[in-house]
Amino acid sequence: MVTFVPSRPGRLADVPSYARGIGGAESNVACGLARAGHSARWISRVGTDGFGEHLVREIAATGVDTAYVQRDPRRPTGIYFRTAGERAVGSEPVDGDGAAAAPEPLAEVLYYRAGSAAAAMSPALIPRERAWSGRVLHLTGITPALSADCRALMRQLTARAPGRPLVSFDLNYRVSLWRREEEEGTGGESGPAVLLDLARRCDLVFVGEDEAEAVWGVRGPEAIRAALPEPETLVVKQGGTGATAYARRPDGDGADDVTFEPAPRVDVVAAVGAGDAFAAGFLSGTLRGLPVAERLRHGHLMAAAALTVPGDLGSPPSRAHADHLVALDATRWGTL
Ligand code: KDG
Repeated sequence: MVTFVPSRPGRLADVPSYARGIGGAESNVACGLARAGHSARWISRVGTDGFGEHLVREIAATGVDTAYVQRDPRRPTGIYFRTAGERAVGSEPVDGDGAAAAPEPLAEVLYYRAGSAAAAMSPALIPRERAWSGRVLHLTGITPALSADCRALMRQLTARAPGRPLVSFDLNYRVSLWRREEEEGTGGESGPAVLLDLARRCDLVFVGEDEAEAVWGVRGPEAIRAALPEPETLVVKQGGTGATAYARRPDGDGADDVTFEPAPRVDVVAAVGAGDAFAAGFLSGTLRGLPVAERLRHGHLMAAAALTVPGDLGSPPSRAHADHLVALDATRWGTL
């Protein structure tokens, strides 16, 4: 989506002007991976309007392959407005990584994406072979909140069938999108049930402690793992505290290796995009075959870069510099 980032903090009713930026959870992850030196492809749909042109151009400029992005002449590119620097809570992006600890005003988010080109994604429009052509397919819980066609696509992409890559899923619970879908009539499908079903079909799942409580009423990493035992790896993001990974032992009896890594302290400017950056860092470590603790630290480093800028995308350290920081001892890591 094209994102409108306000010129100053405050309620949407009061902010006088906005700068056009780029956002969208999946493209944010693709941009993070490209910046970490991986080959990343973003598959989506935009309109033939200027916003779509801008979005594709900017995402391609980060090194992401946009060859499979479709342009729909009949539907607009999705856009959204949000407040800056506010705490993301409740109906707004519950991003789950590094949210500021101090009490702040609540974030406001306004989506203009009903009937957008991306909401028309479907199994017919997005062939599974394309989406399964990489080593990892990363999906989020935002797509199924867009339309029934998008939910069908998500089910097709997460089906267990030959040729399936490692499927990664970030819960990204967006209450306001689900509320709209539920009001429009989802054929009895509720956001929490759809998201649980999808998460169970994936290999690697990211979930914020706060969003697990909001969506399923489950509290704490252990209880979240108990509710979601299927994915081989489950990463529970615990805000500014850190993140815990549960990785099933390959030769074991279903038992997990549990790894917690604290997040380094940062001065948060805006939490939006930090969860995506965290996923990109963890996926980068996964693609490189790094130990789980290092994957978590790469996630925290990327998240820190996103947390310290007003827009969705930060400027993460180069891979060499990130590797150096990830290798620091616990004391130095805590005070980066
Ligand atoms: O994670 C950041 C995203 O929330 C933001 O870019 C917008 O994709 C978005 C969404 O639907 O909330």
